[in-house]
Amino acid sequence: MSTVRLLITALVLLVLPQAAVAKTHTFHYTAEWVDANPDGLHVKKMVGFNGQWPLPEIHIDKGDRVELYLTNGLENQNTSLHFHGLFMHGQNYMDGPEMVTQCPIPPGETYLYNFTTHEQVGSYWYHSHTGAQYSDGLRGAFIIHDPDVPFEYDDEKVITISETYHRQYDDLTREFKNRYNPTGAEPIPQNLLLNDTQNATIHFEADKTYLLRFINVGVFVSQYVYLEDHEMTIVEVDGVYVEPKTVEYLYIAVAQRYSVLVKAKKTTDKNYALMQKFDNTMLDSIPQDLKLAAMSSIVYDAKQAAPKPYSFVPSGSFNEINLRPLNKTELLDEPDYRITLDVIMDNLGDGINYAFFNNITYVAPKVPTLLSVLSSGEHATDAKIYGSNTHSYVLQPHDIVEIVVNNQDSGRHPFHLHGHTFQVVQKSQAFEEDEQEAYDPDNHEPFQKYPLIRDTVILEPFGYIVLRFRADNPGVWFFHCHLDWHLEQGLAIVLVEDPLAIQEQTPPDDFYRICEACGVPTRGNAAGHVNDWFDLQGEPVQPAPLPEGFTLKGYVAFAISTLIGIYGLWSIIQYGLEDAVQDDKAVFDKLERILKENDMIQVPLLSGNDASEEAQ
Ligand SMILES: *[C@@H]1O[C@H](CO)[C@@H](O)[C@H](O)[C@H]1NC(C)=O
Ligand SMILES: *[C@@H]1O[C@H](CO)[C@@H](O)[C@H](O)[C@H]1NC(C)=O
Ligand SMILES: *[C@@H]1O[C@H](CO)[C@@H](O)[C@H](O)[C@H]1NC(C)=O
Ligand SMILES: *[C@@H]1O[C@H](CO)[C@@H](O)[C@H](O)[C@H]1NC(C)=O
Ligand SMILES: *[C@@H]1O[C@H](CO)[C@@H](O)[C@H](O)[C@H]1NC(C)=O
Ligand SMILES: *[C@@H]1O[C@H](CO)[C@@H](O)[C@H](O)[C@H]1NC(C)=O
Ligand SMILES: [Cu+2]
Repeated sequence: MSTVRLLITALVLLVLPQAAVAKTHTFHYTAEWVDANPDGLHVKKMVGFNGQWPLPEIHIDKGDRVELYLTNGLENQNTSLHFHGLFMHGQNYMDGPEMVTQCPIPPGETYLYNFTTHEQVGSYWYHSHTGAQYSDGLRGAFIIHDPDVPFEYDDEKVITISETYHRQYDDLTREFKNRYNPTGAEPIPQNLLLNDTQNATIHFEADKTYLLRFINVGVFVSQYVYLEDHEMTIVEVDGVYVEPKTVEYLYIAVAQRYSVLVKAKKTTDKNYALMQKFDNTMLDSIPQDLKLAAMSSIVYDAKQAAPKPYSFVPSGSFNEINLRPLNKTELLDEPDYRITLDVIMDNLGDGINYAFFNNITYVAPKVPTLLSVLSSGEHATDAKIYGSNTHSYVLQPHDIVEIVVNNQDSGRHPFHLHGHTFQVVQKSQAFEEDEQEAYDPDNHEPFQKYPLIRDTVILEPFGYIVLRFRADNPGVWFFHCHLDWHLEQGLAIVLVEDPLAIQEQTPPDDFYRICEACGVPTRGNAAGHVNDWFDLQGEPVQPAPLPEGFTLKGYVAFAISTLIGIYGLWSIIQYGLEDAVQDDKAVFDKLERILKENDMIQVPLLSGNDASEEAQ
């Protein structure tokens, strides 16, 4: 560098306003069960922090450090915390998903989440990554403020939306992943929440411009959001600024975020409805008493009349694919490495309905994959050591990676990649089963020059998505359906990105301590072996397939006839088998309802023999 340039650099440094000094935010949270009544209809045990639910919004500034001490005070469950959308660059061990990048935090233990957010800004959230535990409330907003935000507003509000279940997640999971639920019908929620409550009030002042940060912190259902007589202009999607786009409504899948600018009215003589509505096409059945929409209020003046709910028929005007990153990041080059995944749902030999990528359903290893990376030296570059059922892929540094997902299932799946945002290079519409086509890299819709970048994208029924990113963040990153019931069914793969570089990251002692506390080995391959890294004997694997010729329909009939048996028994005994049989009756009722509603079976419910014949 010439002296002149050095001088200029020094001058510029002096003249520029000093960058704000990065702060450290310290939180001490104990996760513990608290009684809460989110929808005003049912008191339920929710996971609170320090005795309080809802959980706090976390606000930090760009570049700040977070030190969050999480103590597991749940007594009966493990826990963990994932900061959704954060890259955790150089600190993969802070990412959170249990058995992927860390051991579960067992009851009584404390784990310190200590990380910086580097260059990231925008709307994120945190949630438990233990089972579907966050459906019991272990989630909250995480906002990173940008000193140079590229649009203007007067005030901002974080607005979470979600569904709520009246029952605990472990209870629901037992019933969901059950041979008496052979179609894999997801648990139906009881209600919708906005800002963790019903009938929320959001105050507006005349003439101000608001930034509303919508975050779907639910586990299952996508929601429409619309705002009476106010325009919404999208400016940020999953932490990525986009070219402003005015829309009539939002469609937000679980885990997605949209920030919108809303210009308030000039007068305060009226209040307005903020509506949210389930995408009820995602529900296997719609119980009669389930409300599909709920109203919150935008209140300018509490003395004026309350708004009235209104209904709205979504037109085709909202499509995430029409959004462009504000900084015009160009389409990445053709991929160096392509992973093609086919999604199916099917039953295995235990009768349970699982979700598969290329016929593999994710089963957690004995050693969390990151700990296998850290302990395996040069073997870390061979995907085999991570086991056959973690479905791991090793990525080479700086490769452009393309993930193609073809949906051979009728469900809508919001896919999320940890540690990265990705370009949504293609996103097909929904198809009917018989017209479904897999993505063809040699014959596709035109690519966009500046494709949308985000971290969670919806795969439509029988459709496909094509995602690209550069492997520039060494780490073990989970790629999974964020519909948590589907994650429980195994809809996940693991990307082991640049394993030798991961080995340069040094987790704190805490990281190893919680493993010991919950009896998980800190070294070894997926089967826990350290002597022969390629000996996978004893690794956790998926159940064997259903016997040959055992069709799903046959299995459903078989399950029903078995249930008839149990139900009959139940009616006779009345007392005695208690809980187990009570549960089965609930399952039976639900199954019967679903089958009737879907015309799947013309209620052959009382001829158990015929049914089992069909199953042969
Ligand atoms: C919300 O409003 C509805 C309709 O007015 C009412 O039925 C319900 O009880 C309210 N819920 C709560 C929690 O106040
Ligand atoms: C916590 O995780 C450990 C290790 O996977 C497991 O053995 C234990 O059963 C879990 N505890 C609970 C309460 O689920
Ligand atoms: C958090 O991490 C930083 C950087 O490694 C370290 O300096 C700091 O001491 C850590 N905080 C605690 C409380 O351990
Ligand atoms: C959401 O509720 C919390 C209290 O739980 C409140 O502090 C916050 O202002 C509410 N947010 C909005 C947008 O009304
Ligand atoms: C543009 O935005 C994308 C998405 O946030 C980010 O990955 C990229 O680094 C940005 N590029 C520049 C040059 O700032
Ligand atoms: C999945 O299994 C089916 C049936 O055995 C087979 O036809 C198909 O090729 C497999 N798919 C993949 C991607 O391996
Ligand atoms: Cu899914």
